[in-house]
Amino acid sequence: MAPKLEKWRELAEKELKRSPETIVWNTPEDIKVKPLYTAEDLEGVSHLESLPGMKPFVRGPRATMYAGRPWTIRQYAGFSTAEESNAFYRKALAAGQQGVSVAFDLATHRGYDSDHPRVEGDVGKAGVAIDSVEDMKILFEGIPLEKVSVSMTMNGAVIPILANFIVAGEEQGVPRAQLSGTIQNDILKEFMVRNTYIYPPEPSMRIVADIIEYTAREMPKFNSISISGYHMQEAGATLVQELAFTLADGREYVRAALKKGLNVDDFAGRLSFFFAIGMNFFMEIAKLRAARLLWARIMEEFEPKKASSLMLRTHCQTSGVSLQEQDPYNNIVRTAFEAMSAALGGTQSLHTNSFDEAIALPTEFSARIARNTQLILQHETGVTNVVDPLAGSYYIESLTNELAEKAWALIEEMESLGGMTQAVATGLPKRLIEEAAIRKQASVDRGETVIVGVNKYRPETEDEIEILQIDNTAVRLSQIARLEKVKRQRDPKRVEAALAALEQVARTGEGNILEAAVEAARLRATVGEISDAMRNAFNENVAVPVIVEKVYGESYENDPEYRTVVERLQSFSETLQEKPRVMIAKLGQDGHDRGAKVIASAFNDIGFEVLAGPLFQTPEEAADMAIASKVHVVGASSLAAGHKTLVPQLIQELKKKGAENIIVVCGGVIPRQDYDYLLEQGVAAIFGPGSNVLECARTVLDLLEGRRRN
Ligand code: 3CP
Repeated sequence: MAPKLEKWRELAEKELKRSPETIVWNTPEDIKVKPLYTAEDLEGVSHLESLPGMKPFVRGPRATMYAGRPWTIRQYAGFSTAEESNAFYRKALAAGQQGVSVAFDLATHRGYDSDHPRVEGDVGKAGVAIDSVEDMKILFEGIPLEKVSVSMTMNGAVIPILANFIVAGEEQGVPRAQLSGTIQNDILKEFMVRNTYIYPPEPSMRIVADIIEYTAREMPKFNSISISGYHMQEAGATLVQELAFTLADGREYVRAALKKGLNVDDFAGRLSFFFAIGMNFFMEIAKLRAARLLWARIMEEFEPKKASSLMLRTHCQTSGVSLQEQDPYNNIVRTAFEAMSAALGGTQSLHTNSFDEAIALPTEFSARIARNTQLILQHETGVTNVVDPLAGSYYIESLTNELAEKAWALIEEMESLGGMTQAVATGLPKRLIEEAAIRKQASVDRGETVIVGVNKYRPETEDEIEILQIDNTAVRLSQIARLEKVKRQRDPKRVEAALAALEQVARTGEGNILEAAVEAARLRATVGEISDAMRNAFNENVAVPVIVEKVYGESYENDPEYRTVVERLQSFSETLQEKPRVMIAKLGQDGHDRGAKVIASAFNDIGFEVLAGPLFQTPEEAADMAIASKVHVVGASSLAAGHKTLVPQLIQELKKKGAENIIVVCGGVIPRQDYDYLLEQGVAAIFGPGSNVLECARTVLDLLEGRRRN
């Protein structure tokens, strides 16, 4: 150690009255963050001399970055009908937003038209309902698609949605070659965390490759994919996992495209990425820098000729899970820090969350604050004037290097399993993420990770905030009316032939699926019909939920409070002469299962017998399963705003089948405004965001004991 550093150590020890090693912060990534970084930490780090706009692009993909052009303010939005979402986009663009980003409802994500019986609770919630080109045209009315770039978050029903967009553009007078934007089209992470898949992995990968092929040929300004780590972090992944799995997914997509016979330089420049930016301020900055560094390294393997083929460009979104229901205005502050972190990391495009998103869809007011957070950053803070301003910081450079090394090791581990498609099939990445999520939850529940206003400094009274409610039934009826009209006005024979041709392309592997779907969409085949033609060829993906064991319990080892609950449950089980059975149900098309998985694992460790219901159940299917498995409690987890329709239906189904003795509780993103309604409908307890899992277990035990006494 250099003499000066020795001196610092002495001073530090004097100040602390203990060794500085005792204040090293061990992050969830297992990175040991020290109180001081110096030049010594950068010895042997090889990327330090690089410059922006040049490989390995660690300092940014463009030479001038925001000094030349600031990042795109691209707010993700969409709800209700195409008309309402269109009005929202136009207002937002007039108020300073720079690109459009469409949120589709879950019915659309999963390839169902709005009149399908499985999607009654999902139409127009959490996104806009799109059934055909007619809806798509309304969505972009008055928005010049030759100028405004459009991002579409779509993975499952990616073929019909992109086909509809292409045709809507054409009919607006914009040829597809001029359309700019991005389609998410990242199916591997759907199998890991987000769950809006439709088809099994293999045909799903073919769809991705066909889209890359088609856009490379026909749509030079369009980003064919947005390879996403965002949802991994939302599901609980550490930043190393997010980084590694995302880049490993990217590598897999490149291979899939090469297998189609494409030349790497014809498509690599239009691959894009998407990361979450959470509250670990410096680590997030380092993550984006490390991502660019590693992507360049991965792409070198494919020997591209163009430098732009090595360049990682990314969208970022501030973290949804970092938002809290309690003391919600704190979320504005969280989002602002996260946005600053994304900017310092060098993102190309950014969504800042609205402060009420932990509770409901954003209102016009909360959406304005979110957008203004970025406008203030761009126009008032000076952050755009200098490229990669933190380069050279001992801490940032050291973190960049350490994250890159750790992520690389994990990428190589995935590689040793045969690449990411194979790795995903083994379930390993999903399990690692779930374990990290459970550890994180335990750390919050125990107060080791502080969340202001939630597990510390909680205000005595809660502010009630205004929320946006969607009249789901009205949206559904208006969608159904338009669907009927579309079907009346089209030529059924030609539609049938186009769908048959599409199915044939899907089945035989000859031809391009997107190309065939564009023909069908032009003739007004619907999203559901196009998806069904492919379902006929590919079948559906069915996933069996697995409960991670022991991680939650281990985090609580020797904790007296935890022991008390466990013992109370044990003695209750003895009276019952069996363990109480709890089924965790996911109703409707809502695939957000982090909460459900964490609860299932924690309850299992505490001593309940837990049954994890499959995704996408109808209330009737969930009731049948609960009855057949003789459960005592059903916990419905809802994160996509379907709870007011689906949970009462579940209670009705249970009653209808004579099982009203089964206790129904629910949890997830449920606004307080809905509590009374749900309680009136027979829900026994509601656990909103920020709930302490141990407390949830206590409440469920109270309910069970109460029920037994009565
Ligand atoms: C950029 N440009 C510049 C400069 N910087 N030109 C000169 N000097 C500069 N300094 C050019 C670029 O080369 C580009 O032109 C144009 O300006 C636009 O810049 P960009 O950086 O490409 O920005 P953008 O068009 O916004 O594209 C950003 C990426 C894109 C590439 C990341 O993929 C994107 O917009 N992604 C958004 C994804 C998204 O919104 N996802 C929503 C997920 P050329 O194109 O001509 O080169 S929401 C999910 C929420 C959770 C859920 O899933 O449920």
